[in-house]
Amino acid sequence: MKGQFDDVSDYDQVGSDGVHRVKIICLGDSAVGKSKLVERFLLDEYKSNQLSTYALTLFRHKATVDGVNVAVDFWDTAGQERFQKLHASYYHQAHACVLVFDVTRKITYKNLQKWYEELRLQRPTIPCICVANKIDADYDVTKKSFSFPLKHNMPIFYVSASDGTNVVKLFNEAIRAALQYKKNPTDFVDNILEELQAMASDDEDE
Ligand SMILES: Nc1nc2c(ncn2[C@@H]2O[C@H](COP(=O)(O)OP(=O)(O)OP(=O)(O)O)[C@@H](O)[C@H]2O)c(=O)[nH]1
Ligand SMILES: [Mg+2]
Repeated sequence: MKGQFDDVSDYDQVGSDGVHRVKIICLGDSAVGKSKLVERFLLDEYKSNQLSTYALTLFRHKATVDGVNVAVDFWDTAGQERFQKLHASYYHQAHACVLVFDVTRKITYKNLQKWYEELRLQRPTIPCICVANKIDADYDVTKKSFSFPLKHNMPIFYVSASDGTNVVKLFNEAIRAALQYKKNPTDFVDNILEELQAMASDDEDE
């Protein structure tokens, strides 16, 4: 990825300013509301009937978690890309994933399995949060328990990008989980990167 994304390649480092940078990716079928959710969280804005995402969109956000400054990048791409695999760089160094389905369209729930399998091929252990969006269409859906998140031991949030229900809660939890993962990565590759970094900083100290 070139051009405007040139500066996104150092997620595994802590900036010289002490700010932790985390990357959170959004996955799910087209039109489940991935972009609207991020927009609602960041801009507190929701316009209906906008175009679907045609390329990668990067949303930046500054947060503070337990006194730690965090710079968050939300990566958002078009859900229709499930038919062509997403480029590996979309997953590269991601610290958490928000996996969205639309409670009004059952197929989007069924497809969670495919998204999840692809995610796990690329990022075997990052935290993943399941999101049931569009609950404004039928609030009774919040009484339902879904087997997919239970089976994979992931939290589920019942949200609405349209009226804002639980959107802040969802993303705050995603940021917290991403930061926790970054501090204690359990992926093999991440561990090696951490060790290399520790060795490099030891060298600098000498
Ligand atoms: N009723 C309702 N509609 C929603 C909600 N969230 C999104 N929508 C509508 O669903 C449509 C798709 O939303 P997007 O955010 O563009 O979906 P997306 O997942 O980003 O889609 P792609 O970019 O194509 O992958 C839009 O027309 C939104 O207005 C919601 O919480 N409730
Ligand atoms: Mg979109």
